[in-house]
Amino acid sequence: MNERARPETVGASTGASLENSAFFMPFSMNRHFKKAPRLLTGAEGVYYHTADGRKIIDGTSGLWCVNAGHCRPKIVAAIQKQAAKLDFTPPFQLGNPMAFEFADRLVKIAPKGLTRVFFANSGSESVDTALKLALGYHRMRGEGHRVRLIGRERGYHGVNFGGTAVGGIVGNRKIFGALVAGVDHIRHTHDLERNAFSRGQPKHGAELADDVERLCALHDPSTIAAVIVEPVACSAGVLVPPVGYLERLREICTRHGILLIFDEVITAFGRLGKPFGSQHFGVTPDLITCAKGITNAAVPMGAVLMKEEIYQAFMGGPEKAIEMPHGYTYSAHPLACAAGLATLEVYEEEGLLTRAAELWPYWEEQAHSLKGLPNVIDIRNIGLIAAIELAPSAEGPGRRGLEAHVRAFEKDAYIRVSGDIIALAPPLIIQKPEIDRLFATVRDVLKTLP
Ligand code: PXG
Ligand code: PLP
Repeated sequence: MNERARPETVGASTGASLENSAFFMPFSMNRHFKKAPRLLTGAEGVYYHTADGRKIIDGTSGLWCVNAGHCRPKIVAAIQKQAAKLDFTPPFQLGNPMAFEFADRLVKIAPKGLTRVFFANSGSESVDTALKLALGYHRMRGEGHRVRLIGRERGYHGVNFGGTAVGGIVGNRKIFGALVAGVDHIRHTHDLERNAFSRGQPKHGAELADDVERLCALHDPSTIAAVIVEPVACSAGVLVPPVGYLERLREICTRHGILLIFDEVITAFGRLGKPFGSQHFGVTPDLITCAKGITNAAVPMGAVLMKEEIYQAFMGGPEKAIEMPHGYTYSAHPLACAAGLATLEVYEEEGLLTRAAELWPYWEEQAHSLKGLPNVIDIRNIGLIAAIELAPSAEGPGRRGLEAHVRAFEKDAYIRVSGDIIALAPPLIIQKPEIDRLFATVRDVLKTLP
C-alpha cells in the first residue's frame, strides 16, 4: 500500500461506526451503504486503494472526471504550491492572473469560435450559468420574449434548479415540485429495437432532432431561448447520438435563432478522442458547459465557453456597470486555476486529449466481446466509453445493476451503473492489459449474476 493509501478510517471500513454517521450521502442508498460500506482511502493512476489494502481498477474515472488518472504528481504539486502562496481571491471586481491565463488556454483548445469563458465550480453550476447566459443574451439583444428552455428526455444537466428542470430523468425531478417555468423537452434517442449493438454512432434516429420543430410549432420559435443536450448522454446510460442527429439539431436551432448548448461536462477533455466532443462530431454549439476533467477532478471547477457574439451582447452598456449579474464566491478559485493549468499541461505532455481515438478500436472490440453473456441486451460504445445494458431482473429495475456494481467491487473493479446499465469510462491513461482486466472482471460478474 502506498503512503497516501494508509487509512485513517480503518475502523470505519468495517462499517462498525458508520451506521449512524451524520453524513447524508448524495445520490446514494444511505442505509444499504452504511451497513456494508465500500470505502476508498487512496488512489494512484488507474487504481483506487481500499482500507483493507486492495487495489481497485477505476472503470469510470471516479465519476467520469479523473481523465489523467489519480493523484498525478504535477497536479498535486501545483495545488500544494498555490495553497501556500495565494489561497483565495475575491472574483468580483478583483482577479488573480491565473484566471485570465487559464481562460485563454481553454479557448486555445476549444472549438473555433468559442472565445470567452465564465467560471463556475461544478457541472451543475455551469449548466445554470449557461441557461442564464442564454436568457440574458436574448434580452440584451431586444429579444426578451425568448424565455423558454428546451432539454431532452433522459438528459442529465446536474442538480441545480435550472439543470434539474431541463434534465429528463424522472427520478431526479419528481419530488421537487414545479422546478422552473417555461421548460419543455424533446424525445431521447435511445432505440434498442433499431440500434441494439451499434458500434459508435447508431444508424437510426436523426429524425428525432425534428422534435425541436414540433416544440417550435407548439410554442412559436420566437419564445424559445435555447436547446440544451449532451452530445453523448452519459448519466442516463450512454446514449450515443444517431448519425446526422446533432447536425440536424444545429441546423434547426440556427434557422430559428435558438441558441444550442452542448453540455460537455463528461465529453470534454478527451473522452471522445478530441479536446471537446463537439470537435469529434464536427458540430459547433453556441455555448459549451464543462467541468470534471477541467481540473482532473482534483479541485472542483466548471466553465461555460461561449461564442464571441454572446459575450459581446453583454458589453453594450456603460463601462461602469456590471455586465453579468451572476457569479460564485469560488468562480476562478486560485486552487482550481492552478489545478486546471497543471492538468492541461499533463494532457498535452501525454497526448491524453487524443488518446481515446487511438484506444477506440481495441476498446470497442473488448466491449462487444461481452455480447452473448446472460442478460446482456445491448452493448454500445463511443470514444473511451462503453455501456452494457442488462435486462432488469424479476426483482425490479436496477436490482441487477446494483448487484453487478457490488460484485465487481468485491472482485477489485469499480464500475458505475445507472439502473441496469453498466457504464465504463476509465482514465485516458489506461493501458491495454488494464482494459483486458477491466472487461475480464465485468465478464466474470455477468456470468454469475442472478
Ligand atoms: N451535466 C452533465 C452532462 C453531467 O454529466 C453534470 C452536468 C453535473 O455536474 P456536477 O459537477 O454538478 O455533478 C453532469 C455530472 C453518473 C454521474 O454516474 C454523472 C454525473 C455526476 C454524477 C454521477 O453517470 N455527471
Ligand atoms: N447564501 C448566502 C447567504 C451567501 O452570502 C452566498 C454568497 O455570498 C451564497 C448563498 C452563495 O454562495 P456561493 O457564492 O459560494 O455560491
